[in-house]
Amino acid sequence: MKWLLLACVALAPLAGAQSIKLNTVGYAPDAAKLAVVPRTAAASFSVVDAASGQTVWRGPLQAAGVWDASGEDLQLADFSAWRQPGRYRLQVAGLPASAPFVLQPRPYDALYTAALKAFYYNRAGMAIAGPYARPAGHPDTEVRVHASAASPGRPAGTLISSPKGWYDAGDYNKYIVNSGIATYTLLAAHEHLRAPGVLEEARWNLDWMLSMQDPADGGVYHKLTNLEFDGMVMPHQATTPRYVVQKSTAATLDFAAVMAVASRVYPQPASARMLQAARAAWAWAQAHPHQIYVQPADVKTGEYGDDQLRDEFAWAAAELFITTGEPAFYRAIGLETLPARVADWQDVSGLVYLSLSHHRRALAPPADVARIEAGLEALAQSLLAQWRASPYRISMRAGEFVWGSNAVLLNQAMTLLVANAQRPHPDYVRAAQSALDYVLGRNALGRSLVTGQGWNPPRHPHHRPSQADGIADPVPGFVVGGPQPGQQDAAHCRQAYPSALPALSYLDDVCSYASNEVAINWNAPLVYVAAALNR
Ligand code: G3I
Ligand code: 9MR
Repeated sequence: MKWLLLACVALAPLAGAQSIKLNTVGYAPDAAKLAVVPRTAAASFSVVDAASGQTVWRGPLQAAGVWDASGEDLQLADFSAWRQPGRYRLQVAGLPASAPFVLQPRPYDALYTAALKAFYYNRAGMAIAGPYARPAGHPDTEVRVHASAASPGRPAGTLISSPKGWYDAGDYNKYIVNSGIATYTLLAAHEHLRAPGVLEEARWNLDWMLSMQDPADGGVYHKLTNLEFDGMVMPHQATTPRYVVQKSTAATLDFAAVMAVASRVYPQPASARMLQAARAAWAWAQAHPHQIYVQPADVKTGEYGDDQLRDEFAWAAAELFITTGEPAFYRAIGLETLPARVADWQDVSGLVYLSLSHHRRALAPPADVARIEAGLEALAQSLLAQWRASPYRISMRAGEFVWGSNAVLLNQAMTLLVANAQRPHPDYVRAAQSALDYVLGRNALGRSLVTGQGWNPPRHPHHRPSQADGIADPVPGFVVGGPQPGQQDAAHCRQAYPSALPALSYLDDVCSYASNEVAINWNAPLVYVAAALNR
C-alpha cells in the first residue's frame, strides 16, 4: 500500500508537468535551443533520439539560479549547437526524460495556421465549418443604441446593424479597444512579414469595426455587448438583446489608428473608405479629447477602461502620419515625450515605435528617424537585460504576471523582432524564441499553454464554444491567458489554485477566466511571433 502511494506521488508530477522544461513543439535547426532543468547533482545533459533512445549530443548544465516567480532552483541546458533535424528528448541523470520535440525547418507551420484559424473560430455572425462546425449566432443586424450612446440622430433604443467581427475572447461580446490592438497586430504580421491569410481574416473584423462608427459625427461606440455575460452556451443559443454602448475617446482613437493601417494594406475602394473613417474618428477625438468610458450601471460585461489617453492619441497620429505623410499628424505624436513601452490593450505607446520603425525609410519630414530608432533600441535592450538575468531566460519578470501574462511575453517578443528588423542582433531573436518556447512548454507549469499544440496543452479553457460544443477537445490554436497571482475567479472555482506564486498561479479549469481564458489580443502576437520564427 505504502509503495503504491509513493509511486502515485512520484508519478503525479509526471502526468501533469514535465520537469525538464522546453519548447514541446520544437525548433528550427539553427534556432537557439534552451531548456531549464531542476537543479540536481547532475552536471550534464544529453539529447537523445526519441525513437531509438540513442544519445546524439551531450552538453554541460549551467547554473541558472532561483526564479522568484516560481521558487524553482534551476540549471540551463543550451543545445543550440545540435542542428540535425529529427525527433528528440532531453535526458538528465535522475530525472524523467523531457517531452519529445522536433528539430526541423519551418517548425511552426501547424502552430501558425492554428493560431490564425482561432480567429476564424471566434467569428461572430457566421456558421463555422469543419471539425468544430456550429450554426451562426449573434447576427447583430438589430442592435439597440444604449441610453449611454444616444445621440440626436440615434435616440436610445434605435436599432442599428453591426454584424461580423470576432468575439473578444471566451465571451461573446465585441469591444473596439481590444479589437484595435488585436487587428493591428495581425495587420503588422502582413506589413512586416507578409504572413499569409491575415488580410482575409482581419477583414472580417474591420467590417464590423467600420459599422461601430456613428456616420453622423465620426465617434465610435466603445463596445457591442449583452447587458450581462452569456452562460456557457453555443453562440446560436445566446439570444439576449445586444447594445452599442457609449462612444469613447479611447475606442475612437484606436479605431482611427487601425483604419489608417488598414487603408495602407487593402485595395480600393475599401482603402479610401478606411482612411476617410480614420480621419472622421480623429476629428471626433479632437473635439472630445477626454470622453472616458464609464461602465453604465446596467452593463456588466468587460470594461476595457482607460483614463490615460496620451498613448492612444499618439498611436492614431502616428498611423495617420505614416499613411498620409501630413506633418501635422507627426507633430501630434509628440514623440519627444512618448515613452517606449511594450504595448498592451491599455497602453499602445509601443505600437507607435513599432510602426514608425517599420516604415522609417519612407517617412515624410519632419520625422525624426534617429529618435524613433533609439526609442525602440533602448526598449529592446532593456528586454534583453531582463532576458539575460532570468533563470528561465525569458524577458518577463515576476512583477509582469498580470491577467493575460502569456501575451505580455509574446508582445515583448514582437517588440524584439521589430527591433531586430531595424538593427539585427542575434540575441533579440534568441530572446523572442524564448518567449515562444515559454508558451509551448518552457514554463513553470511544464506544459504547453496553446490548445491543441505541443505537450499536455490546456483542456478546459474559459471559452464558451469549447465548453458547450460537446466535443472533447477544446477549439485548437488559442493561447490561454496564463498564470498570474490575481486569482480574481477563485470564488467561482471549486478547486483551489495550486500556488500563489506568479508563474504557478494557473488552473486548467473552465472556471478560471483569470488564468485560462482565451482572447484575440493574446492570440494576435502568437500569430506574429510564430510567423516570424518559422524559418
Ligand atoms: O489599471 C490598473 C493599474 O493602474 C494598476 O497598476 C494595475 C495593478 O495590477 O492594475 C490595473 O488594472 C488591471 C486592468 O486589467 C488593466 O491592466 C486589473 O488589475 C486587471 O484585473 C484587469 O484585467 C483585465 C480583465 O479583463 C478584467 O477587467 C484584463 O487586462 C483584460 O484582458 C480582461 O479582458 C476580458 C474582457 O474584460 C472581457 N472579455 C474577456 C477578456 C479576457 O479575459
Ligand atoms: O466569462 C466572463 C469572461 O469572459 C470575463 O473575462 C470575466 C471577467 O470580466 O468574466 C467572466 O464572466 C464571469 C463573471 O465575471 C462573474 N460570474 C461568472 C462569469 C463566468 O461564467
